[in-house]
Amino acid sequence: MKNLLIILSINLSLLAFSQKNSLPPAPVYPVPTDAQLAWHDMELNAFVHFTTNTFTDLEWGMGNEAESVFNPTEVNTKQWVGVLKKAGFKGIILTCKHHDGFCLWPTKYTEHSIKNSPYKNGKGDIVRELSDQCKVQGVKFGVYLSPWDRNRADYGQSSYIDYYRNQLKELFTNYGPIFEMWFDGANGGTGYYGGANEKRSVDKQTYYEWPKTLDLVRSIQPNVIFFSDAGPGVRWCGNEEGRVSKTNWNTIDSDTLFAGKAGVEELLGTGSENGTHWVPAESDVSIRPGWFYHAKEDNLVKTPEQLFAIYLNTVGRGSLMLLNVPPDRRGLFHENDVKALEGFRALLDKEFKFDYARLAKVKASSVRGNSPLYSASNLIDGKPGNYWATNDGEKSASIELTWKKNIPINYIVLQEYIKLGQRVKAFNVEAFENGQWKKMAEETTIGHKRILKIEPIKARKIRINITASKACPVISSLAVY
Ligand code: FUL
Repeated sequence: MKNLLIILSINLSLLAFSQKNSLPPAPVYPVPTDAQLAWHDMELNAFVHFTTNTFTDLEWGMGNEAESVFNPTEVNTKQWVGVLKKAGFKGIILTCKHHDGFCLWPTKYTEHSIKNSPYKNGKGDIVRELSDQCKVQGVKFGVYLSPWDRNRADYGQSSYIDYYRNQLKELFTNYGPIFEMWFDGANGGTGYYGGANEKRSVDKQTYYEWPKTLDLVRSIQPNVIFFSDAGPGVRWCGNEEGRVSKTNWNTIDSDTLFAGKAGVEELLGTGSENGTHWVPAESDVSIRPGWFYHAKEDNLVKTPEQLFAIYLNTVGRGSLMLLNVPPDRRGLFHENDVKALEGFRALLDKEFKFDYARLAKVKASSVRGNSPLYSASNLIDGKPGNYWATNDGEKSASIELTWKKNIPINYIVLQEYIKLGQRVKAFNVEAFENGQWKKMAEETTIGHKRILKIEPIKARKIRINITASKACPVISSLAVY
């Protein structure tokens, strides 16, 4: 009788175990919102920096530039969007107002705008032209509205915050849908400020009363992603060179995010393993040395190879590459920039031409509940909505790919199913070469996407060993190029 009871209780616990493991893994919090998930999938976004600086050859206009200097003769937003879309960019963020305060739309709240420029005799609206083209060509549109304004006499007072909010209302009401709002943290202090010509400093954390401003914007467009050093939608990656740390957690504590604190730039690049909020890193970088067009930089446009290296250091490390392409004085993307973008696309297509994982036999050291729902074949079926997972508590596991013959391998690409949280803390890759396993990489996080450029090799088998994870690993894709 006692034996029977033991067998019964073992069977019951086995049943509970297998029932539990036929359910999807519980999320590891924090997890991304739907808008953040859509943002992760974009991978490549563009920035467009355009204002009076384009004509004065400055990077940071003082705010005293006459509206008459803004005089592009061939603005063609169809070209901007077309070039970027062809290169693979999914969203475009426009500097509707940079630090100099000049507005690219005919806002009713200041005279310092395109309406007093010669462009289309004051009837032009570049925010309209670009947002319309984005709609036509199926690219998402985002806005940059510099909080720092070197033109406004009342910058530093509370009336400026009303002005800033009124402009956000205009943009979000009249030019939607807007997928991302960029709040630049830069504040250099000096400015024209309506003729005062002085240095003004504000307390960046309190002056703007951000929570109220974000609520206002959300009340008009609830799904917008907010970028700032501090998020809350996405965070700055801590540099403007186009790279995040190899260890890149999408999680971070919101109170550690403010730039200016010692060491915060590095922290922005790595995130924190046990961070309380999901605030992924966005990597902004310009295709030229400056953010605005300067003819003297025509020969300093990044090469396709440099852009590709940036792609590996951003998208390939689970971040998003936000590449600035500034229109020139005609209002066109310069030929050299267009050529570089075409070359970048060609390189992406060449390097990631064929995914050999699709031809492989795949097996995993364990499969959650032994269920086909979580089988290793989900890794190579090209469907992002399913995944391979292990049983609860199994925090290390291996996946093996085998081919009929040796295949050339240059890149291994892994993706976590981040909807259920970021989990993997450490993994390595081995290739079976000349009858033995050879370690090709020893890495940490995966996140949305991890692209490993390995020493080129020919192998018949590779093995991914996940050696540490916050909870059972949940991986949606494994590709081999
Ligand atoms: C910086 C700004 O000061 C630059 O001019 C540029 O807009 C860049 C994207 O952000 O903080």
